[in-house]
Amino acid sequence: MRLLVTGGAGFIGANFVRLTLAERPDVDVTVLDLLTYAGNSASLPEDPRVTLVKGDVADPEVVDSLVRDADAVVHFAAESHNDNSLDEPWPFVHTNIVGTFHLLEAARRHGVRFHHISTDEVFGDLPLGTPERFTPDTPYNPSSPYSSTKAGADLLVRAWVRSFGLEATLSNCSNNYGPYQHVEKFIPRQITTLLDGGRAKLYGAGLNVRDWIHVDDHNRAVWAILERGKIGQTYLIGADGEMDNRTVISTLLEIMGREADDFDHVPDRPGHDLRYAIDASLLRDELGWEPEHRDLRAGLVATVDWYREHEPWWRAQKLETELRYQRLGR
Ligand code: NAD
Ligand code: TDX
Repeated sequence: MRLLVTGGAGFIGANFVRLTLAERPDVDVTVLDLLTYAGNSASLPEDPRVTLVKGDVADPEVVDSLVRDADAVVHFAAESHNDNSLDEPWPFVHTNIVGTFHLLEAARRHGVRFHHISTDEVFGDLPLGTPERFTPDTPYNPSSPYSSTKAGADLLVRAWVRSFGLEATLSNCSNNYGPYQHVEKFIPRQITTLLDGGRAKLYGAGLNVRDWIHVDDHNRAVWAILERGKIGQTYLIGADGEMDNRTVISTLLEIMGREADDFDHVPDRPGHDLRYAIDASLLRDELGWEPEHRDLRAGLVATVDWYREHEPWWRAQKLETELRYQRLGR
């Protein structure tokens, strides 16, 4: 089987390729990735079963030839960072919406199975301190340019299923953590700043809640959907990992042997979503998926170790990322 993985040099995509090589000996992978600031070929293993093609998902010609040669497409490629989308929204429209359109058209032309990777942020946010969670029936209500372009892409996929009979599935996952995550994101930003002797950076009061899941649990769910998911169905992926940002920072400070007050409050993100929480019962009941990483603290310990041991992987990103945050005042 030949799988086309878009965005396979990014955080979740690279972990997906690694998991696939380790657990699916019958699968060869072609990665289509533009290698933007967020893509890194060093996140991919050197392996004869992996071919990396540098190209844009919004380039119809490259997309057509790669989709034609694939048995299935898993579409991870995206502009993925909310803070960047507030600063400069156009790349989000280009990659997330126009790129998804060209992939869908190619999959339709060549009759190729398609899985679309999306986020829980398409549903907007939930109030703090309630038991309410997102389900596949929650109405779309995105807040940021990032989440609105992901919502737009999801709706294109749904329309291509209904109007053209495209064999597609969708998944909306909560916040991922694990190795190879860009240092612009919350957890690796704090870990690498603390490793450099700096202070952690908390947006606003830090009461915002995210529903953390280990990247391998996300990717195992993607495989379950690819193999056994119902065409046209949206699956929500989450591992009951709710924690507020302030507690995440306290936990990291404790793990890394730092003082409990070694963090700064920095100005809040405009439009900052309060809380995300996923009800993954469809995935569990229909496809029998269960998360393997259930202890968030243990997952954070392993993630701290990974960044401690892989400084050459993240060092080059760190300076430019912090310069960007300095300009944004965060
Ligand atoms: P990432 O930013 O780490 O990786 C994105 C990858 O896409 C990079 O390798 C980048 O080079 C590539 N890319 C960007 N624009 C491209 C283009 N025009 N053509 C080809 N490649 C391009 O992102 P991630 O965190 O790995 O997220 C992957 C997917 O998962 C995204 O679709 C995102 O919306 C979704 N998602 C992420 C999370 C999370 O917590 N990180 C949670 C739920 C869903
Ligand atoms: O330095 C920081 N301090 C801080 O308090 C950063 C970078 C973030 N935060 C807060 C903002 C959020 O409440 O931490 C939380 C997590 O922030 P991000 O890592 O930027 O993630 P989020 O905005 O929640 O979006 C992520 O999850 C859903 C991914 O980036 C998206 O791609 C995914 O769709």
